[in-house]
Amino acid sequence: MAEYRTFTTDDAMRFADEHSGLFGEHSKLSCEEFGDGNLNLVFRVENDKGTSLIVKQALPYARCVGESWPLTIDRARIEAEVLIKHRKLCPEHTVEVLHYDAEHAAILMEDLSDYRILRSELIAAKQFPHLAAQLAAYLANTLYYTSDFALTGPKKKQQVSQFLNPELCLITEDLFFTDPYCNHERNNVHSEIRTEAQQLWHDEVLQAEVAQLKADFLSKPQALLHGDMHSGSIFINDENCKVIDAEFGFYGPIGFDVGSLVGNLLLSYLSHFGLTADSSARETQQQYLLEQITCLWQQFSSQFKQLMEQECREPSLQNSLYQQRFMQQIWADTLGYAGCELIRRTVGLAHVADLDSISDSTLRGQCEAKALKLGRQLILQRHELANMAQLVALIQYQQA
Ligand code: SR1
Ligand code: MG
Repeated sequence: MAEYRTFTTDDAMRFADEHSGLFGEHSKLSCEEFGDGNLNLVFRVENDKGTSLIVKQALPYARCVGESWPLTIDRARIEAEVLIKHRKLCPEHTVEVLHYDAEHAAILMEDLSDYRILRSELIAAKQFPHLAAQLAAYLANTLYYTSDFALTGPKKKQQVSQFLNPELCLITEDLFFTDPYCNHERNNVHSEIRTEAQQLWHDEVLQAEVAQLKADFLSKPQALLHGDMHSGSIFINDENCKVIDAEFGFYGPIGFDVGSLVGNLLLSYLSHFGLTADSSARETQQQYLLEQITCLWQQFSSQFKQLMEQECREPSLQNSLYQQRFMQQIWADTLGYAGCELIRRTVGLAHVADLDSISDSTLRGQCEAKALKLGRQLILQRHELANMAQLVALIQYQQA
């Protein structure tokens, strides 16, 4: 059995050639490593006819920090298995895995070469009318069909154990819920918002609510989550979007996936105060983002409700009052986790380009302060905000 080694471009070409029927014996291959994510190597392998595939290999450490942060390569198995499962449930919007090799922690997958990364597109103020509807379908299908509403007790428990993912969950537990609320050495706080960050470290009321959200993250295995639903995990073009990068997948609270995505759309919304100087262009883009957030929740919740009403086979979970309460809880969790995402992407280790690419540091600081303020409000008011209209009003209030 071949032992793990870090792939060179030659290794990646051989791997792609061996495990795909696409390239053929005599094809001339070329390869580049172009990964710029936090954890892995990513190679594009192309033949002389222009056909390309992606080879993604997990390194035994976190790429963004280096060998001082060891990390299990079993995350490649989690990623491949989550993507395969999610693709069965939502083939249109999940990237296709062609082969997974456990020894080398490597995945061969389709190259979405005619797609672009959503985050970069939103930074460039691009608009995709289908974005929310397609991601709502992805979330409703993947989350419903891996939940207790769809699976028998034994099947669900087997899946919970298949996707335990303790090391990557620990990263989220630390970076999402712990570091931003204390003076942690991993934090990355720009000098313009030092005061606002310090307030987080002494805000016991906020910390109590974040503790609740973290406790739920640790102990509410509602569905098989993607686990890292930010706008860098989504590829998009004018017709379609596809979700990639599921290595943080595990059984957790449904609102974590929905909230992470809402949080990233809000980060984009707030960043345009600093990115787009022309006020009319800025308002147009921000209006678009609000419409997408509204549509995302409306379509996700209506599809999830319909699935509960029409497909649930478990007699006690068919109770309509229970189902209503369940959706209410997902709504509150969504707001809470969106708020945590706003805060951790502003002061934590892993920032987002939306805010970091604002060139004027005073303007960037103002946008970051808005992200911290809105994040705090979402966490604290998640049980009081009754509907989307109230959420939109709160977001629009950030302009004042
Ligand atoms: C060390 S990993 C930092 C972040 O990158 C991933 O995409 C996750 O969002 C994680 O929190
Ligand atoms: Mg990722």
